[in-house]
Amino acid sequence: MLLATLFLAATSLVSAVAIDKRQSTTQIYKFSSPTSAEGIALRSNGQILVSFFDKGEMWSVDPATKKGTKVATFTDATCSAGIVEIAPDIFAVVAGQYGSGGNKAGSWGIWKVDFSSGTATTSLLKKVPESGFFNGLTNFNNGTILIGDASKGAVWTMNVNTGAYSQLIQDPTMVPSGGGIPMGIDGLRYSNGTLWYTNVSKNTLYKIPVDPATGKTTGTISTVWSNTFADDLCFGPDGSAYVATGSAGKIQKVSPDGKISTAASITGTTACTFGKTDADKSTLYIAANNGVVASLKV
Ligand SMILES: *[C@@H]1O[C@H](CO)[C@@H](O)[C@H](O)[C@H]1NC(C)=O
Ligand SMILES: *[C@@H]1O[C@H](CO)[C@@H](O)[C@H](O)[C@H]1NC(C)=O
Ligand SMILES: CC(=O)N[C@H]1CO[C@H](CO)[C@@H](O)[C@@H]1O
Repeated sequence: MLLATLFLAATSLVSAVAIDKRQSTTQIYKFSSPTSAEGIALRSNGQILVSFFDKGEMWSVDPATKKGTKVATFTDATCSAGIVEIAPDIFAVVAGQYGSGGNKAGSWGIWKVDFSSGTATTSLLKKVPESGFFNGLTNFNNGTILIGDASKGAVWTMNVNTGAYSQLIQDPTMVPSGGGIPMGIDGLRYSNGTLWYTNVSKNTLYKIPVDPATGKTTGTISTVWSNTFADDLCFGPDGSAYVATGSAGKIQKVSPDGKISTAASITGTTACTFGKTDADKSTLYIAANNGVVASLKV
């Protein structure tokens, strides 16, 4: 998230709740151009994939050599966002046009970056002419992903094999509030019959029960918090949710029992994910809008 006005609005609302075991993060890499790291995913070989709010590209960072390499360019896209692994070493990525002219509705789609043959092969899965402003991405089931549409206040579903898509959920909690960048729902993650999502213009984190087969909502929305800027999130090995809080300057943890605490202090975070190997499955990898990629042992 780039917009300064949003950061200011968020900062003023930040509450100084949980003060407990804050650990320090370790910087792995810092991008300078592109800069605004927006999505992050780990490959099973330990390489870190990063997308950018200010560029339609994906880069890979090697945590051992501390080198960054461009691995994908998304044609006609100026912005990239959510990344998820949809099959072994095959990733889906949100990309579209957001730039100096603002958001271009209808420009958004899902690309595939396939490393399974050894080198990265990039292809367009599907562009969605009815898209508003795609950002968040999560695996759902049976080769299906869910996409957050930040301007329409909606969740789309897409089949990763056929590209068939449809709008699944639309709700007032997902709509942008007035002013600034038109973004409502930002991060979203599905697990165990529950869809978690943030509203980046409302400082809110929500969860809602959904049918594991159809994705249709099966219950009422609960508000996890409504006082802290919230961008993207991920789940930890123990089922806790970890939430990147941008200008609020921390990673917030929501334990399975609902307790909220601060896992780390780090500025400008946009997204996080856990490692995939035995060595790093308890390591949280974090992306930030100042280009920083960092890690935290949890
Ligand atoms: C996955 O697809 C199979 C075959 O279409 C179906 O029987 C099954 O219920 C689906 N699973 C889920 C979790 O939707
Ligand atoms: C989902 O359920 C599994 C199995 O019970 C559990 O290990 C995992 O922590 C749960 N994840 C979340 C995010 O609740
Ligand atoms: C903090 C905040 O703005 N919360 C709002 C989130 O969205 C719902 C639905 O629009 C509002 O009712 C809340 O006031």
